[in-house]
Amino acid sequence: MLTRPIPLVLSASASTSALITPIPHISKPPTNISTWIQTGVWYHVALVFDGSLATNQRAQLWINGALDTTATETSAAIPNYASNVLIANTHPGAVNWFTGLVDDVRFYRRALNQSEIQSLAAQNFAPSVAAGPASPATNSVPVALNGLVIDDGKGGPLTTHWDKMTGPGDALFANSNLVATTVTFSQAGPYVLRLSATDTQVEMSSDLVVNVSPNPNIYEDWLTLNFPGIIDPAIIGIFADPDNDRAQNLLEFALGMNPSTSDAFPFGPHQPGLPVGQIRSIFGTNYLALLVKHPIGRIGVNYASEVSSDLTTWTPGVQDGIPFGNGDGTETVIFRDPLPLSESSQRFIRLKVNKSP
Ligand SMILES: [Ca+2]
Ligand SMILES: [Ca+2]
Ligand SMILES: [Ca+2]
Repeated sequence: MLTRPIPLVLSASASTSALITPIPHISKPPTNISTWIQTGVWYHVALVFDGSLATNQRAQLWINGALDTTATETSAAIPNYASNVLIANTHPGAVNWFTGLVDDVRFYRRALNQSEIQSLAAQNFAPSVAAGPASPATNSVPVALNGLVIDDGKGGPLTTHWDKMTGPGDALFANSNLVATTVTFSQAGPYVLRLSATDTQVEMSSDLVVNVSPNPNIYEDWLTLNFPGIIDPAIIGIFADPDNDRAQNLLEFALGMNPSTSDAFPFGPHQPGLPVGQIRSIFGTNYLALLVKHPIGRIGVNYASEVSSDLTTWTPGVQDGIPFGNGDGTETVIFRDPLPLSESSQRFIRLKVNKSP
C-alpha cells in the first residue's frame, strides 16, 4: 500500500541490490512508471528480470498484472553479489524510506510469464491480523487496544471484531468492531482477547494475553492486595475488624487505612485516619463539623454524615463546600450539622460510609 506516489526501480550492483526503491515524488507524478499510483490502495507489483530477452526487454515492471514499463539491461544474468537485498530502501544508511506497507514479498528463481503474474495479481490473500501489543491494564480502568489489520483489498469488504476468549470477568469493548478501541475489564486476572478479521472469503485472527492488575480503589481488589488468598469472611468481610482497631474493613478501605494494622487514629497531615471534629463558624454562627480525609478515586463508596442530639435518632448532615485536594492522592471533605450549635445543648456528628454493589 502506498501512502504517496513513488516510482519503483529494479537495480543491482556490487554495493547493494534494491528490489523496491523509494524515490519520493511528492509534488510531481512519477516518471519511471506509467501507472498513476494512488495513496491508500494496494498494488500487486512484479519486477521481472529475463536475461534471455533482447537487452531492451530484460527488466520488466508489472503492476496489477499488467506490463507497465520495460527497461534496458545489458547483463544476461544476475551476478552472485555478496551484498544484501534491500526492500523499501536504496542502500544502507539511506533516509528516503518507502512510506507505505509492503506485504507478501516473494522471490522466484526464474522469470514468471504473463499468465503467472496475472494469476498472482488476481489472487485474494487473507487479512493479516496482529492483536498486540498488550498495554498494562488495571481492573475497571479503560485500556487502549492497538491491533493492526491489513488486507490486499480483495475478497470483499474487510470487517474486524474483538472478542473475549477467556478471563475471570467481563471485557467491555468501547467498539468491538474497531481495531483501535478501548476495553474495560470487570475483574483482575489473566484474559485472552481475540482480534478477528475477514474479507468475506478468509477469516484470520490473533490472540492477545492481557494480565489485568488489581485496582486498589475497588474493595474486592483492595482485599486481595491486603489479604492475598484469604476467603474467611471473619477477616475480609466489610464489617470485619481483623486488626481489632474498631475500624471495620469498609471504613479502613474508604479512608485509606491499613486493615492489618491498628491505625484508627485521627488523620494527620501525611497519614490517613479517622475523621476529625471541628467547630465551624459560618457568618458568625457556629456549627459542629467533621473533616473526612480519604483517597481520591475510591470506586463504589459513598461518604455521608449524620447528626444527632441523643445518639439515638440520626438525621443527615450536609456537605460544606466541595472536597479539596491535599496533593498526595487524598482529598478532604467537610460535613456539618445543619443546626447551629446554639440551638441544642449537645450535638453529635458521624461519618457514614456505604458500599454500592
Ligand atoms: Ca483479501
Ligand atoms: Ca480494623
Ligand atoms: Ca487498621
